[in-house]
Amino acid sequence: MDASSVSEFDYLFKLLMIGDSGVGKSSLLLSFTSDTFEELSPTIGVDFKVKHVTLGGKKLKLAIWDTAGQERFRTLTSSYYRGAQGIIMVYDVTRRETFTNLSDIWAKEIDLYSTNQDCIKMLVGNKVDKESERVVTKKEGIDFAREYGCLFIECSAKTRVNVEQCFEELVLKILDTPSLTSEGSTTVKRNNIFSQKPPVSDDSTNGCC
Ligand SMILES: Nc1nc2c(ncn2[C@@H]2O[C@H](COP(=O)(O)OP(=O)(O)O)[C@@H](O)[C@H]2O)c(=O)[nH]1
Ligand SMILES: [Mg+2]
Repeated sequence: MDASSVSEFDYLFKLLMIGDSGVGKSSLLLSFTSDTFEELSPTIGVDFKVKHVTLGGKKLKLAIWDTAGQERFRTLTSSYYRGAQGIIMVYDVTRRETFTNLSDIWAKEIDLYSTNQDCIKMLVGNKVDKESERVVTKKEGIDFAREYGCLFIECSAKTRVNVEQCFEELVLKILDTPSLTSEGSTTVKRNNIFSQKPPVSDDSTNGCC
């Protein structure tokens, strides 16, 4: 590592993938970060991946969090959500329950745990390559997004249709939201070695057992 690797981005954003098991969260993330689609075992353990992009004239470091399968047990914790500027809510257009669970379960979790009030949400209908098996219409997705005030896109991690657009639209909206990019925000840190402070210990999580 040399000195030029310091100060290489303007903003660090934390993005999250949520939604039922099997909808394609890990596949979407892999498709976006490594430009490939592989058949994944449903339990693949990924904590987060980092991707550097330049968007809206800004150099961005995206830390994209994915579950390691804990969503099956509904045991995502508040630390998963804490400080996220963007949340990607994924359902499978061929499985209706993955769509209804977004409003029944996942939207409630976001309300409960999300610490950024202005956090941007993106509703994603995945697996549009399986058009003949589709059970959730595009209109239903649009209506859900309107009701919950989120962005909306349909995509396929397999064919990579709309995968980049999904992440880019979300990030552009974050950049457009002053409270998420302001200097005072506790979660956006410029990568300037002179302004970095040591992490503040969180007493609530450091309790001795
Ligand atoms: N046909 C198709 N299959 C997909 C797509 N995205 C994911 N899959 C498959 O769906 C299964 C679950 O995907 P995974 O990314 O593990 O879902 P996760 O549990 O939400 O992380 C895997 O077998 C993937 O290969 C897609 O866009 N189209
Ligand atoms: Mg996964």
